[in-house]
Amino acid sequence: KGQRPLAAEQIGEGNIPHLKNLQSDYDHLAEQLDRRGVDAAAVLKKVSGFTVAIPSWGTGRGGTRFAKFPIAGEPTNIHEKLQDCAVIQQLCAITPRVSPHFPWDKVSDYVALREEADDLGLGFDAVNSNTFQDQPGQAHTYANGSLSSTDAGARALAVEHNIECIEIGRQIGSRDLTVWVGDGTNFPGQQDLGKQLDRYLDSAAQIYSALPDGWRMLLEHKMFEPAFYSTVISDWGSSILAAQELGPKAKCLVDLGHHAPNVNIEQIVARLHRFGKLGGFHFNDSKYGDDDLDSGSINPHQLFLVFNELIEAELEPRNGFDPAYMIDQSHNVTDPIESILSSAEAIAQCYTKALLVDRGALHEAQRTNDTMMAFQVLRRAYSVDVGPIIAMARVNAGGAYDPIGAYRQSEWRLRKAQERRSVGLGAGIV
Ligand code: AOS
Ligand code: ZN
Ligand code: ZN
Ligand code: ZN
Repeated sequence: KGQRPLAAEQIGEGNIPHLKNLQSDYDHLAEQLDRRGVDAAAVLKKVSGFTVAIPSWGTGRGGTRFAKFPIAGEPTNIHEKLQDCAVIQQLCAITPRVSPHFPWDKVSDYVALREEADDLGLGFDAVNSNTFQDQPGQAHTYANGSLSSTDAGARALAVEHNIECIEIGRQIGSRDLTVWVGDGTNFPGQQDLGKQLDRYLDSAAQIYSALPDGWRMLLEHKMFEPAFYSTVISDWGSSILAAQELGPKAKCLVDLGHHAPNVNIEQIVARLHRFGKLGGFHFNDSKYGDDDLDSGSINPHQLFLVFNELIEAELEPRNGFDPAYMIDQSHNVTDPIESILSSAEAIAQCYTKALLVDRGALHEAQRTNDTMMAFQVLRRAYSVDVGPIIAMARVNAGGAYDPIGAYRQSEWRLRKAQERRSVGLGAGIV
């Protein structure tokens, strides 16, 4: 059922020349793992069930506040974004859900949008609200904040918009609302730091009370930008305090780029889980700040250590373990489809490596304070090339052996460049 953008037969045919080598690489790896007491088939099964959501905004070229350099054929609306997401899913088979952003992805009929996605083999993930920019004709400005604004009218508007996002989410089959606000200050003294948080909590509670059963509100913290002196929900501490005050449906979302340099993110993950507040992730990588670089392109080892904590958390679910995994990147210099394919693979690799950790040996080394052995257990897992397992899972699911190669061969972007409206030059140029 449904019309897929790429011809499935073409993907299958493209795989044929690689199947023999893939099987032999997989068998060889399985034999090596077997010697270590790891069952490759069990790992393959877990990897086959792993998924990560695509942000609708990540399918277009991102930019900086200086410029954006669009490419010909990039999507211009949610319908075209869904098409590109379907291409990604066809090729890599681990990205079956899309996370939409409103009002960027606004349409008149959400029931129809859900069907459209379903026909493409896609579902929807968390809905994202946007109160960090004003929309044309907006009655109250967010220039002085949204949920925490001193203007009651702006706060009411921001609350109302979030509740509308929940309503849209209900229609498209989401069950999470992700709330990131840029609210904060740019000068010392600009606002009362305590009262600003009071206003945020009061507004957030109004949104929280509109959550349907089975829904979660994911609070995304970020240290700075656009507020460069203070941000209302600046760190995991502020985030967990807010989530605890709001109630059990409120959880914390960790965007890997939203921390001070060198902060131990894997420890934050373990802490949030310890208190039942780990809600989800925005995967990306960072060199200096909220750079939104491709996942695993700078520090894949950190990503591995994060997944190592997630496997530990899964083994000890405490009061539930069900984090939402999503990519949040800005693709400024690459074709967004290629970046997402490459990033989804990097994320799956770190997950797979974390599955290979000999938990028994790790826990025993921890118990006996054998520091070097504990570290070696992690290192042994991290240094395995898990490519054959991931490729096997992908090919078994109908994806491409070589996703980026198959994408280039499909000439998808070239064809879309002829059909799609040109997005024109970036705002910074004119
Ligand atoms: C902003 O820095 C955050 O990462 C948010 O997740 C944001 O909503 C998203 O990047 C879309 O702009
Ligand atoms: Zn984010
Ligand atoms: Zn961000
Ligand atoms: Zn970011």
